[in-house]
Amino acid sequence: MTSTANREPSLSETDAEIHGIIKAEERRQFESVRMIASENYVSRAVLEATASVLTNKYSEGYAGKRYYQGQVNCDAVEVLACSRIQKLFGAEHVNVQPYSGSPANLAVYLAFCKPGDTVMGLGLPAGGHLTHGWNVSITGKYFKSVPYGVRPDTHRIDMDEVRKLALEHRPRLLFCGGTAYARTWDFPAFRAIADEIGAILVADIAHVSGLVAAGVHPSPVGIADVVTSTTHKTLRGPRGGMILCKATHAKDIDRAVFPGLQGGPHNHTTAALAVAAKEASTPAFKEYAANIVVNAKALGDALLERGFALITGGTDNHLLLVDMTPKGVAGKPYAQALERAGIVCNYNSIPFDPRKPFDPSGIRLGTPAITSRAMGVTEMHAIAGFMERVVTNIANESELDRIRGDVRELCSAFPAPGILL
Ligand code: DSN
Repeated sequence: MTSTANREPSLSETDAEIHGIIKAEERRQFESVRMIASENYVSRAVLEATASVLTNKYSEGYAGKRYYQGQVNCDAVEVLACSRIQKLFGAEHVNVQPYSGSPANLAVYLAFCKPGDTVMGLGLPAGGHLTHGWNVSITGKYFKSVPYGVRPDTHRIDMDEVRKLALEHRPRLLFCGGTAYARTWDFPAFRAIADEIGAILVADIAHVSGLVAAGVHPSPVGIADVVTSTTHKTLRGPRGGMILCKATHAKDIDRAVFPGLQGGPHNHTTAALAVAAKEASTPAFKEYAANIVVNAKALGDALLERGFALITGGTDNHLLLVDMTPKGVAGKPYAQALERAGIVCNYNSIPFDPRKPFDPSGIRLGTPAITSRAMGVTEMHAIAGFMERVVTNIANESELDRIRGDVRELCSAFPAPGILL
């Protein structure tokens, strides 16, 4: 094959600045304990597909019905991605074109609602997502949003409140799923409420989709009318989104994604998702997903032993929400000190937080990325120890730097998928 590619200068030759930043980011990801609950490390294979020439191609439409010629390979990619995801989740219909989770959710509004319709979802301060109708999002501005919350005593979803609000406000869409909720979602209970009022039940499983695929969290597929997800969290795929739905909703969902909301799909992302779906169908992935939860529980227990306070008292999934109030420090300065020590998480509101969202009481931790490095229970105890050292030395920069050295040493023993330093 004749190609100009081997005569072309590499990224490091054409753009040393961006190349240098990417290399620095590789090092940061390798040397840090990454515990942002929505992040992960994709495999080298997923990275390769993401960086492929499929990025060069426009494919508006769906396989076999495109608005541009030259689709032989992109059709094959999308068909494969859909069939792998369909099989992995047991879904009747799959759309892999949403650019991410927020566009996937917007497509659901477009498919089923008119502006001004009522929608219900877990409120953002209680652990919900912006696009489930929160007031600063388009979904809270163009629709009438009635958020539900968690119980003040247990911080678990208040299903009595969900039912009461649903009967009173009769939403068109009822969302379940969230971004900072550490407990199992009771999809059948939401189904029963949706049935009472004739609502479309939407399960947003962005955070737990890898756990669902592996059977480690119950699946809403076959229960919810529509299931939305990102593809890059516990599922360990590329940045992207997808919608799974019952066959009866397939046309509405497909029309809402394209031409309703988006133009051409990102074919390189679709290919990488197909690769991730293949990986997620293996016994090794099932073990990985189970270990994410084992690690989250172990980290939670180790933090409790050290006097940290966990919202809901623990976790059933990949994440922990920690109330820093008993430690006498707010979430933001603690997250900043942790980062200085090489541990990366995000500060987060806790339910009924008396503090502001930009300076809240809590932090959110997740174990998907560190579990991808094959860290286990022993390392969770070590990490909890580092976290305790940070909280007791929050203003002691030299001690934070010493912890950073220890964190770096821990990380050096655990290869990071996709990163070759
Ligand atoms: N930003 C994602 C998260 O961190 O949970 C949700 O969209």
